Amino acid sequence: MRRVFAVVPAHNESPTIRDTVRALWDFVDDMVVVADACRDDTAKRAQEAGATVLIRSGRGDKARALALGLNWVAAQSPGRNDVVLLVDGDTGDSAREAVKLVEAVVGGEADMAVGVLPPAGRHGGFGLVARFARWVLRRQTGMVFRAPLSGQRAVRWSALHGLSALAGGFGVEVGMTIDLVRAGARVQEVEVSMTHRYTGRSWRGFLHRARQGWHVLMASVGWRGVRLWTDG
Ligand SMILES: Nc1nc2c(ncn2[C@@H]2O[C@H](COP(=O)(O)OP(=O)(O)OP(=O)(O)O)[C@@H](O)[C@H]2O)c(=O)[nH]1
Ligand SMILES: [Mg+2]
Repeated sequence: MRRVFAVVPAHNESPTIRDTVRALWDFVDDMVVVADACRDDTAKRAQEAGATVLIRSGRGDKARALALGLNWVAAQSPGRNDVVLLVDGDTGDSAREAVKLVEAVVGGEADMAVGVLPPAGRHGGFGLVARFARWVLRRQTGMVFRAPLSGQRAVRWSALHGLSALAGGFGVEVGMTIDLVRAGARVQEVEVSMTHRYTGRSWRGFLHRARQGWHVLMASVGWRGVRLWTDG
């Protein structure tokens, strides 16, 4: 029987993590929340909602959190056609929409389905990093992506397991798309009406996107700083 494993990175997502986990239980078989260096009760809430919780001792980054979660999936001995669902911890109840991503992979149309969220509008930034990431992906894969930075994605285990490393930090999604397309995986974008906590046009938001832009640049020149299946 085909299984679906969710991997949820969550750093200080106490207000939303419980809803995220609950929404995902409707259609996933098992789930891990990776919560590192949280200053709130994210881990406790995720555990109460029934998820396995992994806690790194120090502050890592998003890619390291995903690597740790993927190692946990590998330890569950997934089959080739099992599906790994990556969903951000701050999506809350809207995480239930991610079932559409799983369906696209289970249906056989795609090896990776990437969620296209509704436009953030004034809640988001100016879209510069997304534009840059789109340009990088077009140059490196020949494909045009609407949501190059989306962290909401379902991936067939056989395709995912072929990767040996991830791009670091917030370059992880762009790096993964490049590597999977190059390996021959079929990638499809699917509209999902999900939301998340936007950092928006605050200083924190600009700082976040500056870091994200740097990580995307590093991913575009081939930086794959986080090894898979060994560390995390
Ligand atoms: N475990 C873990 N999770 C992280 C880390 N950094 C980010 N995350 C999680 O990864 C997901 C995406 O990170 P966000 O900071 O929301 O990034 P984003 O959605 O691109 O940013 P905005 O759209 O500008 O808000 C969230 O669920 C975060 O909690 C980290 O260092 N460790
Ligand atoms: Mg977010």
